[in-house]
Formats: sequence, structure tokens, C-alpha cells
Amino acid sequence: MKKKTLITGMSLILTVGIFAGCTNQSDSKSTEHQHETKNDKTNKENEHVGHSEKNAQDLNVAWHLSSSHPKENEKEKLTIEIKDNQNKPIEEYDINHEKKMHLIVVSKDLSYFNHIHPTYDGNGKFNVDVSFPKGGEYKLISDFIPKGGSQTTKTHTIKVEGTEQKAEPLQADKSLVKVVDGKEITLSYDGELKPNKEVMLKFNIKDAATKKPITDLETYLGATGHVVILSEDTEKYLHVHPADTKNMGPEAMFHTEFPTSGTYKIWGQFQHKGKVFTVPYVITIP
Ligand SMILES: [Cu+2]
Repeated sequence: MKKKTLITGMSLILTVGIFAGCTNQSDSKSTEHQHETKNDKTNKENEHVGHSEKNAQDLNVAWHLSSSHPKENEKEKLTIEIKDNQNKPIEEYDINHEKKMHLIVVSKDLSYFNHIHPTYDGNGKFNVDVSFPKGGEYKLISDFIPKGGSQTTKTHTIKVEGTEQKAEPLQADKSLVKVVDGKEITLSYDGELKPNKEVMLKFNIKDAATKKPITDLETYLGATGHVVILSEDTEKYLHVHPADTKNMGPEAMFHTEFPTSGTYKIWGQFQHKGKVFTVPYVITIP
């Protein structure tokens, strides 16, 4: 079954960034104006996109929030400032899936997810407005490619004041059929769910009311869709794009590999009729 799908599966070229196990290094626990000055772990596996494998660049990333005590539901301006190890701003970035930077904002319990694109304002500075729906800890994950370098992931943790909700432990979904924004999305996979084993995730998208397959998805970030995967402890981050931009549904396929056993949350993002919808799943890799 896997073979067949691979043959008919066209040229699935993709970018998989695996970010594992370096959170202590690049994560700052306190809330505001915390500067990160640690070395960076750089994602590899960009060979299909044509980036040569370079040595991981030493980067200094500083995260500034407009408020020193961010509160729930308040708009904050977030600035992410990227410098080299000589403290000189990194001026140029490659465009990756239509953007210079991708930023994922999640609550620590993974119940909240937001995928946004900070604006590059020059001088190594990216800016974006953020807000947080509840009190508690949030993790920010930025993803970018310094010009001529490789895909880089930097993370930061902030504490937001406000009503904290008890974090529910992540539980694997009993059903992989979800309804979001009038669409019924079924997640299935080809291959074995095993650590370090390639697996193809397949999202099948129907109209929830008519059950008709949706075949007119729109390109989102230069592809049929976009998938972000985080491990339960938020330490492992996978960002997966399909390269097949011609297939506009009803099925979208993404190759990936889960680095370890454990529970993961997956967010598939697709665009239809001008609107992006996000469908979450929780699965366990035995
Ligand atoms: Cu993005």
C-alpha cells in the first residue's frame, strides 16, 4: 500500500525540519526582554530545496515584548532581533514558503496554536502583534533561513498573566475524523507509526454537510497545505510542507518522521475560499 501511494504520490519534495532536544539551550524561561545569546541548533534536511549544508551559524536572538508583564487578551508587539556572533544584525533572509520568518505560538499544554508571519523591518528585526487567550506559559518557535545559511529554529518561552486553566494531559484522539469550519477532515497514514521511520500523513477533506470531496483547495504558503507537529513536551518541532502544488484536494499528503516515541499534536492548515482552516490531531507513536 505504501509503495502504491508513493508511485502515485507524485514528487513529494518537502522540507522537514526536526528540532529536538535543545530547548534548555535556546529557551528563556522568564517573561520579558529576555535576550537569548546561546548558540543555535540548525535544522538540516533541506537538500531538496537546494541549500548547501553549511556549518550552523552562531546566532544571537533577542525576544522583546512591548509589555514587561504580558496579560491575557492584550495585544503585544513582539520583536525578534537576530544578530551574528559578532553582534552584527543579520540583514538578509531567504524566502521559505513565501515568508522570511514563520512563527508558531503555542500554549504549553498545546491547546492554543497560532501560526503567524512577522514582518521583516530590516536591521535584523522582525515585528508582529501577538496576543494570548489565557494566562500561563507559551512557547514561541521561530523558523527562518539567514541568506546562504540553513533553516534555523529558535524558541522562547513566556509567561502570561491571567486566569490559568488546568492543563489537560494530551490524549491521543480516538477518531481521526474532525469537523472544522464546515469541512470534514480525515487523517490517515501510510507506513508504520514508529520513531525515525518515514510515514506519509494523508488528510482527506470533504464538505461536512454534503460529504462531497473538496477539490478546490487554494495554495497556502506556496503549497497544498502546511503541517506543524509538536511533541507533548513541546521540545520536538516538525514543520512539514508538501511540494505538490497541483493537487488541490481532496487529499493532501505529507511525508514526515517522528523522532521518538510519545504523544504528538499535529496541526494541518489548508486554505479554501480565501480562508485558512486549522485542523488539530493528537496521535501517539508507540
Ligand atoms: Cu509560516
